[in-house]
Amino acid sequence: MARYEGIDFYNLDALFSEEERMVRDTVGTWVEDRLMPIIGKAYIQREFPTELIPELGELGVLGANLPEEYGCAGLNNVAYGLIMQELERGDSGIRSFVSVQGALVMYPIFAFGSEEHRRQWLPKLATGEAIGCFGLTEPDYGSNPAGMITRAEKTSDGWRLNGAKMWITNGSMADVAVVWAQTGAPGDVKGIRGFVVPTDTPGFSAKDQKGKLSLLASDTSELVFQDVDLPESALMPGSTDGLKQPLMCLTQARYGISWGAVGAAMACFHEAVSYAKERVMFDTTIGGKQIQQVRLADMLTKITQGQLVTYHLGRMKDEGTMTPQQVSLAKRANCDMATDIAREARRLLGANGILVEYHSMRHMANLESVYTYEGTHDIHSLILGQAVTGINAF
Ligand code: TGC
Ligand code: FAD
Repeated sequence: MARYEGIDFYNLDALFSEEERMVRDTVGTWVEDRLMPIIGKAYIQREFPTELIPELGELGVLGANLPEEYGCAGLNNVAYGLIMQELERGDSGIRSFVSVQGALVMYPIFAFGSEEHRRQWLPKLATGEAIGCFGLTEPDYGSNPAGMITRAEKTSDGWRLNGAKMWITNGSMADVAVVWAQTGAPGDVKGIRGFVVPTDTPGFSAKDQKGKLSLLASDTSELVFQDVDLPESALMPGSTDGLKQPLMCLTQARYGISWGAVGAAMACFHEAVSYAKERVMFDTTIGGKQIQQVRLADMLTKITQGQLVTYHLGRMKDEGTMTPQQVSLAKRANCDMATDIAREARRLLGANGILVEYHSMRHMANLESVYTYEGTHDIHSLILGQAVTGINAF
């Protein structure tokens, strides 16, 4: 089955530029040729396929929408979204690696860091020579990072960092961490600042999060800071408005996730259609049964809606009119849609649907993390509720 056959029902292809199509197809081909042959094994072995990192750098997908001046591809946001879509057709863990590196590490260094930070880190992060992670969430402050207790105390010549961050993607592999810490009184949202922390600084440690049942081909870790002494220059000079800067990073990552979730849903739909056309039961293919056709029609409808949302969101981002609330709608709707579709595809596959040789169940398990991170479904409901009513219901 051709890669897009039956999955671009409204012919969005015609709306993409030649460059956008080329980027999508290059990354899609890489996913098929390089990721798909190994992802099942990596997932079962609970390992992120680190050998692919230099190839991701060569493909230009790391920080792909940041400027060429810093070694990045300088693509527009629709092309960036298509990259996320294609990567997550393969696996949410690979897309997560790329999202964190680009939207949560390179973006803040670019937007809030010093010129020295940019020159030191962005070219290496773009090639994959250096890996980054983003520490916002804490054990007791997930949905509400405003309450964070990780502290950065001023010293005579810099800052001393103490505290812990939880659920940190790329945490154990990272060379550099963007860490958000309280510098003022506890709970002072305006006192939150961002620091660029090399992970070999004494007192910094990372520990793999054991026992996950989702996003297995991804490094998720706890970070601990014990009297981590940092120079004054570790502070990102542009992180001046407290929680606003980390929330701006989340907007970038949520944007990519809304495209990625569509990719995971497309992969599951593709698998379900192929299976329905081949699997014979009660003398005909199950694709010839009305119940399965309703299931596939529902999937196609929801995927098409998701594709239209991300396409228009991308054009608005490129025009500079996109709002964080519009990103919340896309992240919330598309993650919900993709988790439903992955589950329905898995069910259509019968017993084979629980095997790692098929992909829907891996996507289904992964998408539970995607639904939860970067603002849970509930948090995005409350963001939208506030946008509609003006009432804060957190
Ligand atoms: P609030 O008072 O609403 O906002 C403070 C200031 O920030 C502005 N703002 C935003 N700006 C840009 N983008 C956004 N998404 C923004 N949201 C808010 C806001 O306008 C305000 O500006 P100003 O000028 O008035 O000062 O802040 P709050 O403390 O009430 O928080 C609101 C809430 C609950 C929505 C926020 O805390 C939130 O989004 N919580 C969810 C936490 C979360 O999503 N964590 C994600 C951690 S990273 C992660 O999960 C990585 S997953 C790995 C992967 O991506 O693969
Ligand atoms: P909680 O905030 O404790 O929420 C528990 C439940 O309560 C949820 O159902 C939630 O929706 C609900 N809830 C919370 N507040 C309200 C409310 N006001 N009203 C109604 N219901 C509410 N974080 C990082 O900083 N960096 C990373 O790289 C990173 N990577 C991650 C990777 C994975 C695999 C996972 C699973 C998480 C990752 N996270 C990361 C953390 C993620 O952002 C948080 O898990 C998420 O923000 C939710 O926080 P929590 O898990 O503490 O849940």
